[in-house]
Amino acid sequence: QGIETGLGTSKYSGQVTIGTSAADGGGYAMTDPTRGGHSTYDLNGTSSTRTLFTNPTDTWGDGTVANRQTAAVDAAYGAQLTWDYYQNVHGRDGIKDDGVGAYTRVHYGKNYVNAFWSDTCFCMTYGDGAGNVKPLTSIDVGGHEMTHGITSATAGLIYGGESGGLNEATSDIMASAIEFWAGNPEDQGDYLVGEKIDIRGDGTPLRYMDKPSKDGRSRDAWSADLGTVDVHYSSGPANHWFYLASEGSGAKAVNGVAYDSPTSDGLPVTAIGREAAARIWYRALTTYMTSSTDYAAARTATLRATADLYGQLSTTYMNAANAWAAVNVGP
Ligand code: ASN
Ligand code: ZN
Repeated sequence: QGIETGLGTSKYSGQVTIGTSAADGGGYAMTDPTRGGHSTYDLNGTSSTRTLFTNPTDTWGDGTVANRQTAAVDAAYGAQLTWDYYQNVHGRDGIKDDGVGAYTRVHYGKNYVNAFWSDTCFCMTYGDGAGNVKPLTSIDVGGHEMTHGITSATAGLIYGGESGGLNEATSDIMASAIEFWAGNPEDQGDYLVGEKIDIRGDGTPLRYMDKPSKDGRSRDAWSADLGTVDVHYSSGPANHWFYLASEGSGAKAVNGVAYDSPTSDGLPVTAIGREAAARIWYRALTTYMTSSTDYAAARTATLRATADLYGQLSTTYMNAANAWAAVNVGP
């Protein structure tokens, strides 16, 4: 099977190139030998009967949901960006750092409004949405789901209580970092999760990292009952830490999106930049966090990572610590 580069027309990210391969008997397959053999499959409305996407030419999708390949283009592109981001920025070769690709399944079930990672199949799965809710195949959702695989292969954060919130936040944080790193003009980086999907039907995103409580459910800061909150909302304080560390407190706009990030201690936070914040989080996840890490331990883990990367006497260290204080996680 020869290495090829296909041209895809996605729904969310315009025209993109995707890694494909030439099949022996002619035609092309959505299998990417340059990224661990990652393949994209069509579930065709089922929950398990999969068919590899193949095509007579190496041109895929047309940007509409009527074309079954379009969701595959978006999902394959998101998986490809996530692979490339971890390899280029963090030196990680795939989910287990062993060069082996996962795989992706699209068109799961009927009217399915979710996407998920499974350790069992070592794969990502995407629903088509329902009504006005669009397919869940955007870059940030893909980065979020694939990062669940990396969390599972590294810290192994248990999916409940405070560690579950940190597991969810890890997926949101890296998804945002991937979206910014990709720099796709049709889907620019932001501190929102799922803004392309319209999952609520009112144009608002699923989550906001600058002020997580804007979604009506997520917490902005740590409190003693945080471990009783659903993991998609107890992620709030860590998402908020990432925003504050990346951009600093107060009002600003990034790529045309307005943010305003108050701090729980009322003290300002000075930015360390999103590249530094993402490097710190990744090192903490892969070096210091364990399955039972809670918010206090996440603070310690990230500050150790900051000391390793930037020095304990650096302004980066001081500002990263101030961002934790701003979400009510102290020493
Ligand atoms: N899309 C959801 C998530 O990744 C699925 C779940 O609830 N685990 O968080
Ligand atoms: Zn998740």
